[in-house]
Amino acid sequence: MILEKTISNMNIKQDLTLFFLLSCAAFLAACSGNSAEAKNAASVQLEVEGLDTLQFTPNSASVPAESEVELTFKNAGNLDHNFIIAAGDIDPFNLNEADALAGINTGIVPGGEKTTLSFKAPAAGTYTFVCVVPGHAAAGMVGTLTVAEP
Ligand SMILES: [Cu+2]
Repeated sequence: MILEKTISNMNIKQDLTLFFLLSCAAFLAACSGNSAEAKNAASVQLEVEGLDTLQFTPNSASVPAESEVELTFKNAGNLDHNFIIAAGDIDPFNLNEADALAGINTGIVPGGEKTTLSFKAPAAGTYTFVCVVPGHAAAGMVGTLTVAEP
C-alpha cells in the first residue's frame, strides 16, 4: 500500500510538471501574439483647445489611417464648447451632436474643463470638425482633420 501511494504521488508530480510546462508555452505564445498586435496599431495623441474667440487651436490636424486616436479636448474659455467630427458632406454651420461621424463627439464641455475621447481614425480623407454650440461654427469654430494613407 505504501509503495502504491508513493507511485501515485510521483504521477501527480509529473502531471503537475507537464501542466506547468504547457502553461508556460501557452503564456509565451499569448505574449508574442500581443506584442505583434501592438506594433501594428499606431496610437496617436491629439490635443485641441476650444477658445472663447470661437476658434479651435490648432484648427487643423493630421492622423494616420487606421490609427487609434486619443483626443484631449480642452475648453480654455468660459463659454460651453464642443468637438465633433462632422459626418458626410453637410453644412458644417448647422450641426448638432447627432451629426457626429461614428459618434466622435465630446459632448458639451463647460468652460475650464477638458475631456478625453478615444476613437479609431476614419478612412483616409479630409474631415471637418466643429463646435455645435449654436453660432460657434459659423463664427469660425471649425477645423480640418486630415486622415492620411498609412
Ligand atoms: Cu464653441
